[in-house]
Amino acid sequence: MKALLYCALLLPAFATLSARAGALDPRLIEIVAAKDNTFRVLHEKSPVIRAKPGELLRLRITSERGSEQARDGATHSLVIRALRDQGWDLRLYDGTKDYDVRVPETPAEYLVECTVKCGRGHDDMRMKLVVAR
Ligand SMILES: [Cu+2]
Repeated sequence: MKALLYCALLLPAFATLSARAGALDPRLIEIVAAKDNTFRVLHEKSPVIRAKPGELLRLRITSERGSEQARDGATHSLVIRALRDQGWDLRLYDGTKDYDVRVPETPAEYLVECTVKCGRGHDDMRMKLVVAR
């Protein structure tokens, strides 16, 4: 009986804790800025990041050098022009790095671009951020 009582008391506490962790922990999205100058998103057929309004994301981006790179050594970038002042302005260098970004509150489709002249295909090196409830 005592054990049952503990369970009844503890379970809601755990549920509250894990719900809170879910709200605080960023959700991982794995992206490759590939050497053929395309974006790829793990588990997606086309390059798209799907997210909820206001969600915190951890973008784990692997960047591979294409045929050209910038003077500062950047091999690609991941930029949403409309959200540049909100952290969506990432200069990418060879290798893998994590970037935490906040999704805007407004449901919309945002264009993600590479702004580093990375070689053939650069002008089409794009992706979408789809924010929907
Ligand atoms: Cu590029």
